[in-house]
Amino acid sequence: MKASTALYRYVILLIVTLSLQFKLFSQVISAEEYTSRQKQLLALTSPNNAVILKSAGYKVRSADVAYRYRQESNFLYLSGIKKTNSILLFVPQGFRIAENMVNVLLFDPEVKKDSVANSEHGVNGAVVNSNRFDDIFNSVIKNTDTLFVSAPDLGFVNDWLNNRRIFIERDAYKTLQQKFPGLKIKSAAALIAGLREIKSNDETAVIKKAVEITGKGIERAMKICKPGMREYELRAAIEYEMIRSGCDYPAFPSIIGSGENSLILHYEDDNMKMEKNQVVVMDVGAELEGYSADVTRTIPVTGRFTKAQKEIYELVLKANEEIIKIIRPGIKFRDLDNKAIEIFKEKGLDRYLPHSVSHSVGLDTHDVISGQELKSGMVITVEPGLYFPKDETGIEPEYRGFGIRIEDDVLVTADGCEVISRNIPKTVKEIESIMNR
Ligand SMILES: [Mn+2]
Repeated sequence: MKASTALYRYVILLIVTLSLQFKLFSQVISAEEYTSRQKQLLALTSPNNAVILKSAGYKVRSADVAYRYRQESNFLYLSGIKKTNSILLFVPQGFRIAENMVNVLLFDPEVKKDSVANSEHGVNGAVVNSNRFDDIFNSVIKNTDTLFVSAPDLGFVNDWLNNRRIFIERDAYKTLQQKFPGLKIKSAAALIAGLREIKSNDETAVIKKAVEITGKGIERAMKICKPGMREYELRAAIEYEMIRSGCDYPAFPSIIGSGENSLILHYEDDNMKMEKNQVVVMDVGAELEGYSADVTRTIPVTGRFTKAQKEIYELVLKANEEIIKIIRPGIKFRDLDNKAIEIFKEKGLDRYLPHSVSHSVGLDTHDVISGQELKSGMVITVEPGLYFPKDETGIEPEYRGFGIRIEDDVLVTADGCEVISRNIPKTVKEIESIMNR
């Protein structure tokens, strides 16, 4: 082992040790993979660029109570560190720390002593105390023409008194621009999206695990579901499996919509009593090590679909299966929507599909993409659905007042795809069988 390699391993070990101590580090994605991601990002930049990423802060739930911590996805992608108050700075032209030129700096408020190391993968990194940030950043910025910024807090806050919105990212850019006139400020998100959209083997393995856990929850819900129960009892069954499997939280608020609530795409009240002859849409996803699953199953409350529900279910299932058949690199998201529309149009029902049928999944449930074409290594959803409002007069009464959605998570491969959620009961027969066992 070369001395530089030993040093590099020391720094990685230091980060891992520090992080494990605080339970902050992803234990699933390898240290080598983080270095490789950093290297890929550096390869996308020019010598006069710099990239800065700030870790997410705690989000206030109410008064002095915060939500459970969630790292910002780009920061997590490039470091694996689940810790607030940290900054990552990429300096393609290099920055000298003691005798070493480094390209990646992690500013951590808790680290006592600078650590520098050269990686065998060609990325030289350093961990330094956050109190050195101003000095180092001001020095780096002198030789920088374009700064790529990843702000952890997107969106806006409403300034009610002045009747205006403050866009957080735009405001952060403005502040930087005022401080460093002449510096070009760009979003780092687009640069990183091109990397994040293709999942590595490690990432695919984590997503598969998240999907498996989600499946366990869905099966538990299928087994306990009966008329008279509240929707939240199914949520409890599903989230029970997530938490006991080591997930920090669901990747998004679980959607458990029975009866007419099955028509509400992002329904989250889940307090209705479920009645016989209703269906219940369960759109749920575990988050494991930051990676999301996103699976939907629609089940009959009694364990048996009515004739009309079954007919619609089979049609949505057909769309789901036909979409899966055409997935391969080069196909566009739009083609997947068109396939669903084509299937539903045969029955004159295409107007009851109000949403697109696919999105990318990864560190975000609606994950980043860099274009409209599917590529090998992407993980996407396939989620056709049909929704018939209660007062819809264009269809027979027995079809009114319910919605059916079936959603799988699918890995795009070189010559087709792999349905990651294939083991979660999906056909009418499988669902009715598990519910009546
Ligand atoms: Mn989805």
